[in-house]
Amino acid sequence: TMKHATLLEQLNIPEVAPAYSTGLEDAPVGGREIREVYSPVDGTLIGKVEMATQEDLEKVIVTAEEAFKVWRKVPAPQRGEVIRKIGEALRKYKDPLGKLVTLEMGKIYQEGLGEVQEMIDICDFAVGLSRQLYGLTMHSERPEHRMYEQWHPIGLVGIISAFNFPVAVWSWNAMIAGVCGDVNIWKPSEKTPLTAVACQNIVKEVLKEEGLPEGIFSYIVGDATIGSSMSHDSRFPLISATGSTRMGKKVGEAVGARLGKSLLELGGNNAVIITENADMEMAIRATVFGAVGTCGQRCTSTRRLIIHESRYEEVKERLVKIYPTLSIGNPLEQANLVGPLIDKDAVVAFQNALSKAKEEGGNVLVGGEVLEGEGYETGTYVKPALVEAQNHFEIVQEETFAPILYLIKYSGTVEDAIAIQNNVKQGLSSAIFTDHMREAEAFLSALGSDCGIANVNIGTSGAEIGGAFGGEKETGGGRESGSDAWKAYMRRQTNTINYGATLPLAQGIKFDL
Ligand code: UN1
Repeated sequence: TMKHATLLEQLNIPEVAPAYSTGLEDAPVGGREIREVYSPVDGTLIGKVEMATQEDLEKVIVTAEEAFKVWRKVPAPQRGEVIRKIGEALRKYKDPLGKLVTLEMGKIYQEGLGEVQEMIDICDFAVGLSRQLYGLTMHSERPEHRMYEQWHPIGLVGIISAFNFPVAVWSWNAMIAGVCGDVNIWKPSEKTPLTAVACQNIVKEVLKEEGLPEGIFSYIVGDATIGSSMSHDSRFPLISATGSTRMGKKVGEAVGARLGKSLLELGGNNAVIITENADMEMAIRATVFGAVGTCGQRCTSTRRLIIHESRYEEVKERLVKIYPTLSIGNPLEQANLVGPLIDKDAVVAFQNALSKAKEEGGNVLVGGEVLEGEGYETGTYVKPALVEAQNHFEIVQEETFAPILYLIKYSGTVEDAIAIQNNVKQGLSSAIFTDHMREAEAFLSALGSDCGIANVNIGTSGAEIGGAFGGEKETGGGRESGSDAWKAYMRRQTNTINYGATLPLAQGIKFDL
């Protein structure tokens, strides 16, 4: 622990972090199972956290329900003002929080900072939104009637987040839910609990200053049983979950069985199409960032590269040249572009995927090795891999959360490339590189990409917060972050008001007593 004591101190994280916090009150520490958190960067013990029990969860839920009674009465623009202050606090803590993200999750420091910036951005967005939670006004078919809709807070939102964006994805949910008047309970990934503790401490500072009650923002650190209890509990009208499709199906089933709402942001199998008319310089840069950035552990990471046969050899040659030059190592060091995988299980999954690709007839061009020696003692650093493959391979159909890029050749027209791109179970992000207007528009049309995100001359990852984020098919259908994604966090009410002295019925029905 001692190695990172200063950083933890800066973020007010105690030696053993509490199993939960309701915003002002933290869980008393002692008596629970303790989880030690080791860094994938250098294997050092970063800190410790207690694991919550079912009784803890009960306490947090009851406190949140009480808080909702207060928070929903606060006018939305005033809730926005609280979120504005959280955004200010995040600016103050950007460096240490970004560094802890790097230390706990392993993404390079630039991306750690980018992740905190994403949180700051969503706070700004939420502040503006707090004055724009618009409903529509309709014209009633009945005389002297008025009809409109309004959006009310939905209540308690459960946020289940993944290790790869340990803080940004929470903020997309919590800050939007916050201005909507909801209270939330966050269950961070067990792999990255300390960044959650850090975020809670930052929020706590603001809540204290504002004199707000506890229970508006809470976290609870637990294993899958806590997530499962949340999913089954009808006191959560909404569960927002980010992670694997396997996890999402469980959450979706449990929430669906009680007819609750779920917002699912699950696996992707994102492709970049490079057509005959691509600007090669841009296409290559975007592809490499998409495939090896965050060591291939974004849900938006580029996993498939669908290349027109006329450009195939050129693309292959360029990538084969670039990959061995990628600096892999300690993500806190500026020179490195690729950090470690989250843990050794992820390394095993990476290697298994490569063996499977070979068995199915794939050709590993470069990469796949686990790095050894000085600086790589953790066994979590790998060389990103390039594999020539076919779209129908079983392994290509799967999301492997690691830096593997499958090169797939297409012949024919852009429609052929789109067909390959869409021929997977997932539907998160997609991109095309072309300077040809017809190709670009075909890709974006109703007959084009079937993904929630479709980009032209931009890679698959690195979306801005202003748009709605999420995808179709096994990606789960949820939309988070910008645009009108806020609507998922509110309940819509249609109101019809009769200001006349008669009672006409809709559809012209006569019902005379
Ligand atoms: C994720 O990997 O779960 O678009 C989120 C991106 C980031 C968010 C990724 N802004 O790559």
